[in-house]
Formats: sequence, C-alpha cells, structure tokens
Amino acid sequence: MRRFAYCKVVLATSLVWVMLDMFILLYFSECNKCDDKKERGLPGRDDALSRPRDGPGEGGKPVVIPKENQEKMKEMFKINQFNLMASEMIALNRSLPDVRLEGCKNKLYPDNLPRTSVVIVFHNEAWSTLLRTVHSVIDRSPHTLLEEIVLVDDASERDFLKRPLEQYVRRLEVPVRVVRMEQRSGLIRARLKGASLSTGQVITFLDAHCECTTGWLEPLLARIKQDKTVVCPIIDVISDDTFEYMAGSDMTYGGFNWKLNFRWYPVPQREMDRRKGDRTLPVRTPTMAGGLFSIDRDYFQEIGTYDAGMDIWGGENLEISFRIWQCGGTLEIVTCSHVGHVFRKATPYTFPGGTGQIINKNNRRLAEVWMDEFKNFFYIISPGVTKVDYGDITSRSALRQKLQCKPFSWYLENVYPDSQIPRHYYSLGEIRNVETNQCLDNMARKENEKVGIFNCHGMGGNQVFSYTANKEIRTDDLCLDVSKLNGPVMMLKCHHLKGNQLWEYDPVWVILQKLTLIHVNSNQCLDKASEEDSQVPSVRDCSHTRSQQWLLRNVTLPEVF
Ligand code: UD2
Ligand code: MN
Repeated sequence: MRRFAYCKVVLATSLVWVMLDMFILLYFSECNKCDDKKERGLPGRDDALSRPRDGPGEGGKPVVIPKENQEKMKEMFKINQFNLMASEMIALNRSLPDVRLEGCKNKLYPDNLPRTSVVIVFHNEAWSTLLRTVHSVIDRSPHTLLEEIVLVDDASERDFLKRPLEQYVRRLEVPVRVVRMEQRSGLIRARLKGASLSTGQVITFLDAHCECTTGWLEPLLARIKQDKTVVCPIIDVISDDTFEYMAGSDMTYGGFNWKLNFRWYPVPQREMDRRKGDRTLPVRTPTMAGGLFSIDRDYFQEIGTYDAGMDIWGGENLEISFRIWQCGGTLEIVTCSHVGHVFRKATPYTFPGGTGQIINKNNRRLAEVWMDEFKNFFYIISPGVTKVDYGDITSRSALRQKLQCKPFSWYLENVYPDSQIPRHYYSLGEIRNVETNQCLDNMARKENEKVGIFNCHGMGGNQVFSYTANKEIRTDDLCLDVSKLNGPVMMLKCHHLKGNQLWEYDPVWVILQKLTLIHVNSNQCLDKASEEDSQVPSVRDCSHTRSQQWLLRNVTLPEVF
C-alpha cells in the first residue's frame, strides 16, 4: 500500500515536470510575440534561427531602431549596458562577414589538432547574446575539434537562465553543459570551476557576448601545439549600440598603463620585423585582454591556472599575462582568428564590496606577486590603493618561486621594451617650478589635452611624472609633446621616436642655465604658467630665469602598506 502511494507520488511529480516543460516551451514560443515580455530579456523564439538573408543584423550589419521605439530601447539598454532591443532582433545564428586577411583564408592546418572545451562564464547575461555566442561556436567550429561547451552561471538572478537555458541547450548538436556557482564568485573563480569540470585537451575561454567568425578555431589550436604557447584571437568589435560587426586590427597588441588598466597599443616595428612583415603570423603580445583565449589544459595547470584570491572582475588578465611570460611561456595574438565581442562603456552588474575595492585588491595581488619594484608606478599614481587589503599571497609567491620565474625587469626589457612603465628612468615624482613652487599636473585630463600646472600637493596621483632614460616626460602612457613654437605643451600618447617628445634636463645647479627642461626640437625652455592661462605651463625662449628651473623629485612611498 505504502509502495503504491510512493509510486503515485513519483508518477505525479514526473507528470508535473513534463507539464512544466511543455508550459515553458509554449510560454517562450508564445511570449516572444508580445513585446512587453521581450523587454525583460526573455529567450528568443525558435525561429530566431530561421532568418531571411536581409534580416536585422545579417552580415554583421548595424541594426537601426525605428524612432517610435527609441524610448523603449533606452530603457532596455540599461539591463545589460548594450542595445538589448537590437540584439533581440538579430537571429541567434546571424551571418557575419569574413574579415580575415586574404593570406589567412587558404592556410592549411594539420589533421591532428587537439580538441577544445569552450568555457563561457556569465552573470545575468542576456539570452540573445549568450545563445548567439553558443550558436556561433557550434556553427563555425569543426565539430571534430569541439569537445563540449561549458556554460558557468555565476549566480545569475534571471529565471530564463535557469531551466529554460538547460532545456534549450539540450537540443543542440554539440554537448553543452550548464553548471552553476553556488554563490556569486566572480569571473575568475567561475572560469576555474568551468575549467576543472571540462575535459578537452585545450580550454578556450570566451565572454558570454561573443560571436566567432569563420575559421576562428583552427589557427588557435594549431598554434597551441607549440609548447607553452597561449593564444588569443583578434577581438573584433560588436557595437554596443547597433550590434554592427567591425573587424579589429591586426596592428594592435595588448599592453597596460601605470594604473594597470589593459590598453591596446600599436604593434611595434620590432615585432613586424621579427615576422618579416607577414601579418598573418601570430603577434607576440605583452598582455591579453582577458576574455578570449585558448590554453593547453596541462599547461594551464602547470603555470598555476588563476589566482583564486581575485574577486569578481579585473586584474586576472594582466596576472596571467605576466605569469606566462615571466615563467617561460609565450603569449600570442593569432591574427588569422577573429572573434567579436560586445565592448561596453559601463558595467551592468554589481560588484559586491565596491568596484574600486575589488579592482584595487586584484591589482595589488598581481603587483605584489609579479611586478617587483615596478609596482611603485601603480602605487604612486593611484593614491589610496595602498590602503586596500590584498589578502594572503603566500601561495602565489610560492608558485613564482617554484616555477623559477624571471623578474619583472626581464619582462620589461625583453617582452615589452616599449612599455608605458619605463625600464630605466631618472626620476619618478613631482616636477616643481623653482620660482612659483607649483608642480606639473595632468589635471586628470586626457590624451590630446594640455598638461596643467598647480600647487604641489605631494600626494602623487596627477602630479606624478617620470623623466625617463629616453628623455621623455611621461605621466602614465602620455608624454609631454610640443609641436609649435611657444607651445602649448600637450599630452600625447608616447611614441618612442623622440621628435617632439624629447626633453633635455641637467640636474646639476652649477651655472644658471641648469635645471632647465629644454624641448630639443624647438630649442625652447619649459616655463611657469603663462599670463593668459594660469593653469598651464608655457614654453619660451630660454632666458636663464628661475621660472625656467625645475626640480625633479622622487616620490617616497609610505613605509608600511
Ligand atoms: C575584459 C575581458 C573579460 C575579463 C575582464 C577583466 C575581454 C573581451 N573581456 O572585460 O573577460 O578578462 O576584462 O577581468 O577581453 N562575469 C561573471 N561574474 C562576475 C562578473 C562577470 O561571470 O562577477 C562574466 C560576464 O558575464 C562576462 C565575463 O565574466 O561573460 C567578463 O565580464 P565582462 O564582459 O563584464 O568583462 P569585459 O569584457 O568588460
Ligand atoms: Mn565582455
């Protein structure tokens, strides 16, 4: 009798599940016909896969939202910080242009390439972007090379990312697993989980709003056969406004500035020369952007995966880049592989504990473990950072020890000689005018703006400049540049070519003309603020006055931090 009752319960439960499944299927195929549901970012209907050739966004074309929907579009934009309305109009398997260099299109690759698992982590991602990522992987990768796709849900709070997602991916022709973090853990620990559960010989990480293009995978896997090589595709831009697909350049590579922000910089001539001008050959890059790369599973283990002490977002990309190079590996951008990514101007999700706190903590961990004395560039330009607790780094330092990794100075010298952090420099600190006692100040202004001058505050930050061995005056990745007689003094991206960025300084105050900062090209001297504008320094004919004398002082860091 009891048994019978038990059976009835099981039967009833199964029935409920079946009905629920059917309801969900019906619900989603129905609800997408009504706009109000779509607004909440619910799944696209099945026929989002059957697309007319000239449908919205096909061929990577921009989507234009009609005037009457603009208000709604703006509202929806806030959900993911990209044009969700546009994304939902585009087929999940839209076509894309083949943006590869001609020389890439007929390259042949060995038959015995290793298979990859694709690991995609997400937190509150939109249905359309997440599934478009998945479809683009399935549609544009040879299935013989695709072990599986692992979707790691970092504790999202959207119902459609729960059972509906699991049901949707079950029908796909490549195994797709959905795994869940028990609590919000951040992309670093989510990727670690995905990596540990995956089985392919290679692990390929992608963000959850990517689109892979034709032939993206083979050149990555082919390159991985080279020992200890970690590879990234060229990251193309999917517009956050229109979802237009725009080819990224093979002439930029990854670097970073003093604040430890990842930045793209032009591929230097030495790297072009090394490849004998063949742009289809992989570029050695000092750093990776972070989201899109392939790595051999065993090598990932060997070099210490990720720093699991890093939270939510940020820093892990530079950390793994420094680690790869300093510990004997190679990091490359494979220019024949193109994957698009939706770059956003703002982050759509929360940073539990505070955005600044988290990013500073992660950055401190990487600076403390990998950057040796060069961490000072980071600390003095970001006052306040030293107050952030970075937790315990003993196991990461021990890893560096165990792998016998090279010093950061080696990395700067050999991997990143055009680094924004100068390998050799005369001073790192304030530049003070002898007559007025005011200091050069970047005033938090941007590239292509004038450098400022202001009362010295001795707090580092915007008043930190480095007079380098190459005779540039730098603040972060900007150099003081004068291109006209009598100024103004502009802040331009450092170009390493001397020219208008070359300054001569003689620190010895013996005869009067010393302590001057002479702009070599114009043969004029840096002077105190001009009469017209009290907040910018001037450049004038050298006159040997005190207003043209400058003291370059090194900033001292607090003793304990
Ligand atoms: C870039 C990288 C990103 C990562 C980051 C630094 C590219 C294209 N993107 O920022 O991969 O390296 O720099 O950390 O190179 N996510 C979670 N949990 C979280 C936060 C984010 O799972 O707590 C997911 C998110 O849904 C996304 C991925 O992590 O799929 C990367 O986040 P993002 O897209 O906000 O980062 P992005 O592209 O600004
Ligand atoms: Mn992203």
